[in-house]
Amino acid sequence: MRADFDALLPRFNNFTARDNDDSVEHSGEHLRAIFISDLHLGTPGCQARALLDFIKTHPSDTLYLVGDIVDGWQLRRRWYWPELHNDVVQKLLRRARKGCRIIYVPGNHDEFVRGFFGHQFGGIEVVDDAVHITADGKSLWVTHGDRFDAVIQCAKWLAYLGDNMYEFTLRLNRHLNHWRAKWGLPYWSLSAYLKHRVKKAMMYVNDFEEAVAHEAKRRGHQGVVCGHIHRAEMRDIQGVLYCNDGDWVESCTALVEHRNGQLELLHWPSGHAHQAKTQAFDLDRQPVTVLSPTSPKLVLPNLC
Ligand SMILES: [Mn+2]
Repeated sequence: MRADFDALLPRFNNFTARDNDDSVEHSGEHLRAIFISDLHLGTPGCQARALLDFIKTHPSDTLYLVGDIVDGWQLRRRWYWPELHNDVVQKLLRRARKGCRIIYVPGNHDEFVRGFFGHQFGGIEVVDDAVHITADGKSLWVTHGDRFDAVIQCAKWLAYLGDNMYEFTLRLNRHLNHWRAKWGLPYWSLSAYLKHRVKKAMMYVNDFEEAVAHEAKRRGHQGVVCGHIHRAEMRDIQGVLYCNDGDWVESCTALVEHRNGQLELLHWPSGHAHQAKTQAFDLDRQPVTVLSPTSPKLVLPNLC
C-alpha cells in the first residue's frame, strides 16, 4: 500500500506546476466548508476542467475530500494522468498553502491513502473519517461510505435467508395451528407475525442511505456527509440529515456550507461553468427541490 503511494508521488511532481492561474478566482462568497468526492482523477471519466472551474470560483475555510479522489484501481491497470489532472492536485496543494484547511477522507478507489491516517502531505490532512460542526452547531459525520457495501451485501443474504425462513414458518404455522385447534385455542398466525418483523428489519438495512444515516445517528451526529454511490442527495432520514455530495464523473456536484450554516448541494454543469443550480436545505426544514429523485439506489462496487 505504502509502496503504491510512494510510486505515485514522483509522477505527480514530474509535471510543471501551473500555480498562478488564479485570475478568475474568488468571484463568489467565501464558503465555510466544501465537500467533494468521487473525482476519480486518473480516469478519462473525471471532469477535471469543470472541477478546476468549480474550485477556482469557490474559496472556503475548509475543504473536505470525501474519498475516491485519485483512482488507484484504474491507475494500477493503466497509467492515465493528463496535465489537467495534475492541475487539480496543484490547485488543491496551493489552496492548502494559502490557509484553507483540507481534510482528506480516503475511499475504496484511493485506499492506498488509508496507510497514511494522521499524516499530512502538502498540508492536506489524511484521516479515516471526520466530524464537521456547522456554523449553527450541528455535528456532521464525514465518511466515504464504501464500508456500508458490506452492510448491504449482508442484508441481501439476510433477505435471502428471510425468504426461506418464511417458507419454513408457513409450514410450522400449519402444524402449530393444528395443535392449537386441538387444544381449543384460536388461530394465530406465526408466519404473519414473523414476516412483519423480518420485513421491518430488512427494510431498515436494505438501503445504503439508511445504513449510513443510521450509523451517523448511532454515533450521536445530527447528519452525515458521504459519497461513493455517485448520487447527490440531501434529505432527512429518520431525523438524520443524509448528504451525499455526488461525484465529478457524471453529475459534477458538491455540498457546500454557507457562512450562516446553511447547507446546499451545488450542481456544476461543465458547459455552464458559472451558473450553479442549487438545492437549499436548512437542517430544520425539508429540501426545496430534489436534485436526482429517481436514480437507482443499489451500490455497484465496481463503479463506486
Ligand atoms: Mn467509492
